[in-house]
Amino acid sequence: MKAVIFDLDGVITDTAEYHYLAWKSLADELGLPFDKEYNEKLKGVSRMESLELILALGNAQYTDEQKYQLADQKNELYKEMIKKVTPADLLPGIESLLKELKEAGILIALASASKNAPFILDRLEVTPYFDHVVDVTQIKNGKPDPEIFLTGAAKLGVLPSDCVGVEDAEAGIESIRSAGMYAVGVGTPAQMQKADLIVASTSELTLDLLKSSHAN
Ligand code: B16
Ligand code: MG
Repeated sequence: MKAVIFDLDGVITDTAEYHYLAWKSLADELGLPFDKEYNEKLKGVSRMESLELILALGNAQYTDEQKYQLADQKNELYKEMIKKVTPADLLPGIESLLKELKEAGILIALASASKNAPFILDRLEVTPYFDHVVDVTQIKNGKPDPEIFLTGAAKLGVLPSDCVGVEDAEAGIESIRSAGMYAVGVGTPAQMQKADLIVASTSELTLDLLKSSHAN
């Protein structure tokens, strides 16, 4: 194992609640029956694809321009919310894992679908741990396509087979697997069926666990 490539939302921190609240506010305004259960479909999915999923709850038709305006409206609200993120919002065990990886000379990258990822890493005060943050604006195909994880490995200068990818979404696990990397899933066995290794919580993620699992 030469590198670990992390997803952000649901792995490093839990911004899903803020995404939910921001989308909920938009859905309420549009009179759409959006709830927490439906929100699960949006995890790991890009902003515009998330909007399409929400608009599918109603029958109204929107022009592309209107859709961009609605997505912007959600994002402005979301950006207000994430200003409140602090290092206390790191998920359990993540900071110690990042430290362990750094000390062991293992490279670290971020492969998040979020355009707000660099700002969130700064708010969490973990940016210095990352050798590379994939610029999602340059990625043509979202997860489950392997492009974002393959780009992370290429930017780090390592082979995909020497990488471990960590994800909390099914599409993310597929992306890691089809990139030819070892896939670690955070979640339940039902959600993470295709992962090579499943942990229930980020607190279980240690250097030893990743090294020994990847070697097998
Ligand atoms: P933004 P991840 C994803 O982050 C979120 O899970 C998903 O809900 C969100 O729509 C997407 O980022 C895009 O985020 O609107 O900030 O660009 O799980 O890939 O780290
Ligand atoms: Mg995620």
